[in-house]
Amino acid sequence: MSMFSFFKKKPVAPEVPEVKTPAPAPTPTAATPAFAAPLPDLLPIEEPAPKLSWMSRLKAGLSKTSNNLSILFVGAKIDDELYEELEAALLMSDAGVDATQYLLDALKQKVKDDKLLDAAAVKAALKQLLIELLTPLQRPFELGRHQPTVMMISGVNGAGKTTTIGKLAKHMQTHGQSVLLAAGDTFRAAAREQLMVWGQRNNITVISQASGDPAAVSFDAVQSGKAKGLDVVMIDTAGRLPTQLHLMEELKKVQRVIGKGMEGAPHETLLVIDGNTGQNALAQVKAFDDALKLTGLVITKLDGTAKGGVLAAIARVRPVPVYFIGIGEKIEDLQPFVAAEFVEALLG
Ligand SMILES: Nc1nc2c(ncn2[C@@H]2O[C@H](COP(=O)(O)OP(=O)(O)O)[C@@H](O)[C@H]2O)c(=O)[nH]1
Ligand SMILES: [Mg+2]
Repeated sequence: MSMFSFFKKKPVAPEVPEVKTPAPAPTPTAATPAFAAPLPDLLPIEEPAPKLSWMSRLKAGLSKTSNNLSILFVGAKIDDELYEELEAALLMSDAGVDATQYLLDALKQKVKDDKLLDAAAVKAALKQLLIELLTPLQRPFELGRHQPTVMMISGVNGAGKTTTIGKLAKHMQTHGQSVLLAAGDTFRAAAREQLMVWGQRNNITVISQASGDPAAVSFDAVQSGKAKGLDVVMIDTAGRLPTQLHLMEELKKVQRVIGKGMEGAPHETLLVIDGNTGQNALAQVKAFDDALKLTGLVITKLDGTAKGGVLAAIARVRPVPVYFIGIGEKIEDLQPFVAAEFVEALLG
């Protein structure tokens, strides 16, 4: 699947060898980043060619769950023991009680209805059920409906918000989109500087404010994006724990103020979640969705010890679309979520 779908094709779609026009210099802003201090790179500047395909790396990332599931079906008889082992494997994959029960019941019904007799057929039936469960989460990320498309990016600290913003900005640039970033994570000076330095290196303007009012920074960014006729404005936000009411109130205020900067904005309110946080990811989706009415999710870090089942839990309990999934720190490591691909990686 392509990275974005465009409501309106840009008239100047670069076809063959792209002639690089010099990008506009970053706008000087109040806070000058401290270049002396070594800051973590958002993304490596040189992008080595990917050695393995996206599918094989996704598969490797989810190997814990795929191994647990696949081994069940090897030469197995279709009996209570198989279902019990499957239940345990699904629970261990972070699918949660609700999705696990739903999948087991549906599978048993299918085995009965279709008179399935061998383990391979049961596995294929489970695969089909999982695809059906996850497909409603699949949604192309649309650009070009608004000028600019304003995106607010939320999530707890360390989930991967800033990294995801960097990757998305690069992907958008290669699709001919002009992008402006707002460093709304003003609680942490390092977070603000991280984005500023990254923006300078990548010729992407970053709006920042040393004074640190996230709502004001966001408002400025929206105004600037409108005035300059840019395509996308992405607003980074702070991410302390969602259980602290204060953060949610702050984020709600930021969201409201963005709406004052442009009617109907933010057009997308995304939540970034770390794919390794298990059932807590579901709690985060609920808490942020209750506060902000999310339009989409980005699930990162499906390349480590992530088990993947949390997507099934989300699909059952709070089906917010999953726009992108991440399997590493490089630009090509963020891709659109495709249910059939994901299930193939889990149960292929
Ligand atoms: N392995 C892996 N690491 C990631 C991924 N996405 C982000 N990270 C890392 O997670 C850490 C926190 O990311 P950051 O964007 O700063 O999170 P933020 O606090 O939500 O802004 C950084 O070290 C990132 O490089 C991913 O998909 N896979
Ligand atoms: Mg950050």
